[in-house]
Amino acid sequence: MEQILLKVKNMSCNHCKNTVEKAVKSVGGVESVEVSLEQGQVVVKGSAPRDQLIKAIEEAGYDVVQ
Ligand SMILES: [Cu+2]
Repeated sequence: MEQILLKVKNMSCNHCKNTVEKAVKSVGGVESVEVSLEQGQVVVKGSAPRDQLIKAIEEAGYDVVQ
């Protein structure tokens, strides 16, 4: 299974975490998502295309660094 790591800015609390998780899960092909607030990091497993994940997170109001 493919694993995609994204660095996301501005995630500061559990609300942010839930919002980002929800956005990621709305993308087709996502099997699981793990958000680390401490590291500002989102790890997605599945077959979802990276650009669609970035788009979903940005539309939820967060900046993806890489
Ligand atoms: Cu928050």
